[in-house]
Amino acid sequence: ACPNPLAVPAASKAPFFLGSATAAYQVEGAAAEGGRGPSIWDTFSHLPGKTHEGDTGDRADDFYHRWANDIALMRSLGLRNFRLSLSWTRLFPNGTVGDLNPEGVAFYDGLFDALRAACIEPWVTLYHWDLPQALQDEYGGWVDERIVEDFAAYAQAAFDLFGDRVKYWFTLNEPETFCPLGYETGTFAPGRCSDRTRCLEGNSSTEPHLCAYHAVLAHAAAVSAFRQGFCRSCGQACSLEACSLECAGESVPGGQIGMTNAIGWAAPYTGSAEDVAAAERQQSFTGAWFLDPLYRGDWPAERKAVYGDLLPSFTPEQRRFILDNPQDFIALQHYTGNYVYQNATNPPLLLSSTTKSSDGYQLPQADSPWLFVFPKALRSLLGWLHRRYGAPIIITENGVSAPGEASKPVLEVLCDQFRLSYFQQYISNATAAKRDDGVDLRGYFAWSLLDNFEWADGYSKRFGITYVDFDSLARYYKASAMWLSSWFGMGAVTSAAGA
Ligand code: PNW
Repeated sequence: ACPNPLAVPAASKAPFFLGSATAAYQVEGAAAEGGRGPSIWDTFSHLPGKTHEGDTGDRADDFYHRWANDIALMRSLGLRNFRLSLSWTRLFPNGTVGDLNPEGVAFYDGLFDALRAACIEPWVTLYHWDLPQALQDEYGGWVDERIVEDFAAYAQAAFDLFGDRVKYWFTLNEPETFCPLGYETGTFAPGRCSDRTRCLEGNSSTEPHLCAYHAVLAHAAAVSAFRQGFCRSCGQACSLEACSLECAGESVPGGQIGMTNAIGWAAPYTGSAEDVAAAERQQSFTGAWFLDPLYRGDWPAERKAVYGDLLPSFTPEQRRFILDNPQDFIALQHYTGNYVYQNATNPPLLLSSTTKSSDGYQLPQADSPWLFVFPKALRSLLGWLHRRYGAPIIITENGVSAPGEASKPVLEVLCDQFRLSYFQQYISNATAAKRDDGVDLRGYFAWSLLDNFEWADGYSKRFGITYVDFDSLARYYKASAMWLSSWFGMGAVTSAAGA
């Protein structure tokens, strides 16, 4: 029998979940197999010039056929928690729940059964950016209110299909990434922006905001469906502590659910009051974008000040619905930070950022242009989230692309000192936040288990703790995986010791 982390007596400290993560379109491949329907990322990646060298997720890591091997890999690393996403169009090829694909169900059934048999807890993201193309074609996807109902129906179906084996769920992965990149800059699927010469035409001034608005409502609708389906037997509102613990052993297991949010850290460029205020404004503008609606029922003031009437406002009924369906934890995806100061031209919200501190320290750059190594930022961010929302936090992604990995010989890539050192520094800041700052940190997932399809960057950026040879599809441990593996196993020790 597997040790059940939920069976920890209420009096002892909560377990700490350690694991690693992937997402369906980035690893599964088998895009046209098993009855899977097309998603917006299939369409987008096949358009000329949208991804690095025209890379697509057609084959990716071929996880669809190699998952048994990958479970063995996870076992060998002592991994106890694995975050993955469902491919919506593998289950429902045209996006609507009337049309269930039995082969898709069989695939995830086999996977979840095998994970449970291996004592690896699945943490499942419902939506990691692969919207059914049919819903994009029919009404424009996230810009239309119909997505709220379609997403909730899909979520409900997934809870019904897999809720007996999956306790931990995520609704949407990083709307703060997929809305602006998909509907404003056009660099991610569905590739909409206002500049016809660069993108599929869209109205960039309203579409990203409509996307964000519907993302909040869709999340709340999915949480509502989740509460009705789960925890039936305990007859009480779910919370991270109460429901799961009390429902353990009942026929309907308690579950937990939340949205994942990508949140960086804005550090003041100097200690001046002006820069400190500028950094705080920037932090709320980006970091509270979705968490303020979820925990407080409205967009952060800093966004309203910038966008005014462009921001759709929540009706009183919507606000109540959102607040009546709270999530169980903040699922934080954190990679980077920067320094912020007030722009010289000085309208109060116009800020500038830099990666060099006022005393000249340059943050080391990863392989991805947006990613700078700023480990202390994680500790600051965790404290900020804790003070602002007071909610439990799980770090559901943290990781790095190491410079030059795309072109180095494999043996050098395996010796990934840059990534290993990144993890060591970030993890030590996370544990300091938990131990010394009173942050209610419940878990940590390294991104990613495998090198994979890094969206518009295709296979040119490697975030894996495991190297994937994209010709042979063989997997090899990187040094960072070996180091993390000694820590992954400690999840058990930590909870047993109540530390
Ligand atoms: C996340 N940024 O995306 C995604 O959830 C993963 O699928 C992805 O592979 C991973 O991070 C690495 O990129 C992000 O620009 C994309 O700050 C961009 C940013 C952050 C996260």
